[in-house]
Amino acid sequence: MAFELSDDRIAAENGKRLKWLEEDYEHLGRQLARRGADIEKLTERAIAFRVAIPSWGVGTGGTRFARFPGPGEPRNVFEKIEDCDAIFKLVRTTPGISLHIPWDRPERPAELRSFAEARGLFFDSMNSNTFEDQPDQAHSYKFGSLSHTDAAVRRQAVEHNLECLELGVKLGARSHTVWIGDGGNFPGQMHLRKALERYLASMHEIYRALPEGWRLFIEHKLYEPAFYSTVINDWGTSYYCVRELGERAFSLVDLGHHAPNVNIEMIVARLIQFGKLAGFHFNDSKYGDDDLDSGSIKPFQLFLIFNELVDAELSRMPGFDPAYMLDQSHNVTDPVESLMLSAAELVRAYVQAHLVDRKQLAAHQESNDALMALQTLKQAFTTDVEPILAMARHRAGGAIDPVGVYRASGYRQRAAQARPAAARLGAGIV
Ligand code: RM4
Ligand code: MN
Ligand code: MN
Repeated sequence: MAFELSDDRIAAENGKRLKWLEEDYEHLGRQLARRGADIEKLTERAIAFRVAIPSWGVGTGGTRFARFPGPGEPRNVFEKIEDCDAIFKLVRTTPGISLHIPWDRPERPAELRSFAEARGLFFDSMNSNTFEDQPDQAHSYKFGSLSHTDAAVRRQAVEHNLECLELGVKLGARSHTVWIGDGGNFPGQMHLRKALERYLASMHEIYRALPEGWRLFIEHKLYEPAFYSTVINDWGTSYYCVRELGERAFSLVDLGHHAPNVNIEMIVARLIQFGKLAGFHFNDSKYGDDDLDSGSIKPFQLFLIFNELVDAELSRMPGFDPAYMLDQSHNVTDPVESLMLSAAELVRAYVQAHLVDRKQLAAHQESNDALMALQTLKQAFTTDVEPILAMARHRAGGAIDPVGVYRASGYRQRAAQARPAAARLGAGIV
């Protein structure tokens, strides 16, 4: 690879910024010490934070109206991994990659696995796709997949998921995520109860084939592509299904899959309490499943979600082991830049949530002091923890300023030369 980002380059760039960072870090450390918080402990937590990158996220996304490809887009799964490698080198929190099958079906899984492992990367969750038709497939998913009225379509969809599990084992993955687009566009189109029964029967087959040590994640979404009724429409339905399926099935929360104003942090708290939180697909949105960059629209909501997660972590809730992944569609930005900044937004919310004075909060809750309870959260949320994030990246070998280093390296321009547009394939969520 001609356009690799070297450790030397990152170190040289950090050298230009280190003095000021140390100054800011020291100042913040003193400020936090006054509040009884140890900056070094927070930095350690920031270094340990992990979030997976979706293979489809490094390609330019699009809407149902158009897609505007950017220069140097990855043309195959190996090039996608090169981009994941660049992200990982700069931010150091993203060694996991989530693959979407068949978008990134590897012909030789062993080769792909060693390609990733040579870069310190690994395969996280597998993701099936029965929401669109592939050119060579026998039956169409136009009217559904795992919940289709026709047993032959359901069988095909189940088989596809089984193939994902087989591939995942070869790649070293440990979980499988199922999101289906099944639903109806018109009242009366589908029998609501029967559709869910058929879905569950199909999912039981997938669950039974789950490899040793794996977890099965299911993702709910209120609408789109179905515009009237969706089979797995909300967390309640998802929770019912994972309970029916068994102890290795969990409900995954994609932040974009709820109606506007839904209290997502409460959903998170409930799933934690019931021992069924799979983890997250992080993104942000203003209207629907916009798949905008994490923290770009509702950073306070993101913080409140992490507040629940950190509360569960600190109270050592049994079975609490959430898997984090970014699931975004980068339509107008360079996906590498968006993913780096989004990963940082998650670490920010995580560190801020660790800054919450939980003793004080509990006391305000006990005495019903609503105003001071909110102030306790706000004090953490309004603390600028950027020096902690930058120091964590630096200490882990990443960049103090990931986007600055990335732009200065000319990575995208060199990728554009190495990956000529003519041979480019479609990539990203359309
Ligand atoms: C869906 C859902 C899935 C993702 C697809 C591309 O809305 O979020 O997780 O795989 O989009
Ligand atoms: Mn998702
Ligand atoms: Mn989505």
